[in-house]
Formats: sequence, structure tokens, C-alpha cells
Amino acid sequence: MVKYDLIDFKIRGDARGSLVALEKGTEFPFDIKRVYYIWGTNKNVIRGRHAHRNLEQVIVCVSGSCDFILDNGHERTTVHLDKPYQGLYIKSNIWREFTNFSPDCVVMVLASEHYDEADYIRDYQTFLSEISENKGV
Ligand code: T46
Repeated sequence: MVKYDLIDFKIRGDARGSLVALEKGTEFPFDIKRVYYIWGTNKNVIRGRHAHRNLEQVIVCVSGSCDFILDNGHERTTVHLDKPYQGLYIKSNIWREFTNFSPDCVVMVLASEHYDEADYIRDYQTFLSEISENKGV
């Protein structure tokens, strides 16, 4: 099984609409060091195609929908994101690709570390080698 979690955030809704607040230390798995967001991606574009050595992330599709394909080197699974109150929590060493973007898709990502290109594994064969080396430790 590919390991991931779907976190349902608390919705503070009233007659005016809905609000989700994400605060350090409450209802969130790590201290957030970086936030980025992605929009305007054409439907069939494939983003990602990498894994992270240490980074953990929570991914929220705050508008529209898209599919995340997660791969642990042995199995692949697809997670459809379409709820602004739900976060996909991905830990390190998971290969991810995302695609099938709706025209209104906005993906917000909350990250445990600052941006560091050295943390990326952008080659699939290198990913497979590194996870099998890690298992031997
Ligand atoms: C991930 C998925 C879900 C920065 O300069 N700072 C940043 O914080 C980020 C995230 C990216 N960049 C630069 C690096 C590239 O020149 O922005 C450009 C596009 O980044 P990338 O091709 O890595 O974007 P995606 O959509 O393939 O992947 C991103 C994240 O990089 C990645 O960590 O898990 O979203």
C-alpha cells in the first residue's frame, strides 16, 4: 500500500460561507515553512514527476479538482482531490505526478521545509535506487 493520509480540516462555516484555518501546532502534522500554489495548468499536463528526500507536504485543492498519482516504488495509487477542506499528506520518498486539472483548479501546498532543489529526486531510476538503499540501512 502506498502510504498517505487524507486530513479533513475543521470547517468554520456559517450563513456567509465556509472558512478553514490552518495553525501551527493545531490539527496539522508539521510546522509550515513554505506555502506555494499552482493554477492555470492545462487538463492533460503532468506536473511533479519527482520525489522528495526529506520534505513533507500537505496538498489542498482549494478550487476545482485534479488527480495525484503516488508511487512508493512498488505500487501506484491515484488520489482525486476536489475538496477545499481536505489535505493530502505526503511524507518523503514518494514519487508523485499530478494531472487531470479542471479549468478552475488551484492547488495550494503547505511544506515542512524551505525550497531546496537538492531535496528533489527528479529521475525515476534514481528514486528506485535510493529507496532500496534506504531499506538496507
Ligand atoms: C511538489 C508538487 C506538488 C521555486 O522556486 N520555489 C518553490 O517553492 C517551488 C515549489 C518551485 N520553485 C520553482 C522551481 C521550478 O523552476 O518553480 C518552478 C516549477 O517547480 P516544479 O517544476 O518543481 O513544479 P511541480 O508542479 O512539478 O512540483 C511542485 C513542487 O516543486 C513539488 O515539491 O511536490 O508541486
